[in-house]
Amino acid sequence: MQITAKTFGMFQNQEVTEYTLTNTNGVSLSAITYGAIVTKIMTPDKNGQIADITLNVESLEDMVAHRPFYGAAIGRVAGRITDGQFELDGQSYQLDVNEKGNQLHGGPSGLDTKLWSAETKSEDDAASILFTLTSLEGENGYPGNLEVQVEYRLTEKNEWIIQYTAKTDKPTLFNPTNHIYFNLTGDIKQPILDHTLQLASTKYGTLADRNLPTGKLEDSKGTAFDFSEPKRLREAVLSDDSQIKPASGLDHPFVLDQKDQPVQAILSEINSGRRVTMTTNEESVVIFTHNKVMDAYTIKGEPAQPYAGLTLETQALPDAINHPGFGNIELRPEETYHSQTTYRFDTI
Ligand code: G6D
Repeated sequence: MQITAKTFGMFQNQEVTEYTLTNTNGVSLSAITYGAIVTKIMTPDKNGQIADITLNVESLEDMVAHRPFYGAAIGRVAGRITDGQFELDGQSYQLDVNEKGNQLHGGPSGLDTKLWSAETKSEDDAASILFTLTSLEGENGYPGNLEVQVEYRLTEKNEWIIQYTAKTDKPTLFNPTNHIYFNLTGDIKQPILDHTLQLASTKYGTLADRNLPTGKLEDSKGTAFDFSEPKRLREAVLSDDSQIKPASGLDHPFVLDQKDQPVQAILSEINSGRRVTMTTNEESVVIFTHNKVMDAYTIKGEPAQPYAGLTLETQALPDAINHPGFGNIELRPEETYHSQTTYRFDTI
């Protein structure tokens, strides 16, 4: 498979490289060494028309200045940690906070703000980029020196496979994700309200003020959060549900059923015929439907409108360290962290 590389820009006097992996079906994935950010995913529609199905800002300057998280490797801990505080092994920690007194997406200098090193590999049926980063003890307030790797692999079966691995020299927290936004129309001026979503999920996490998890999981059956059967996103995003209105859309974690479920999510769009099938070994997926206009920067010359895209951020449940029953995001020296998520692109 083909791999190309080009200079994307300069960050702190160092070159940022963009790599593009292309298979023989016209599917390609581009990503840069700044934040391991996916800058483009090009796929054909039902008529063979190839377009970018993701949201991203064009310039490195806008990514650095505005940090929209589009397509970025997020960590050490995705989502919010209440007041940036947690306890681990009887010791209390205060993390650096960066949103309304909480820590969001790993803090002010999270993994998406770093320059990763990268190496590429091309095989007959796949091509990959292996990003590597050392997050030093104390960065954003976390204990332990953390060695992180994230591999983006594109296959001839039109799969984007994300594999995170990590090691730490002291007990710490780790709950990474990728903040990709999909818009299968290939036109960011078209909202995702008529995309269809199906989820292998019967429970979702509720949010309180400051978009913080309440720590409660509610049954989704029969509610706006029920995607057990294929449903258009507008039926959820524009509903009067008391959990939807405050966020003006979805910004919630969905607990995923994995046992005997071949896939965890299917997203499709009728006019283009494009479909994304997601499988993951993570316990949940946060779906954010880009609920307001982002006019501090432009995408393809336009401010990104509400509902311009939706994320499928696979991860452990947000703020898990502060909520019993939300899973374990502790990482210890004797362990190796591993997670895998696959997005497969085809047409219906
Ligand atoms: C908003 O609440 C949302 C987050 O979930 C999202 O990740 C971020 O925007 C980009 O803060």
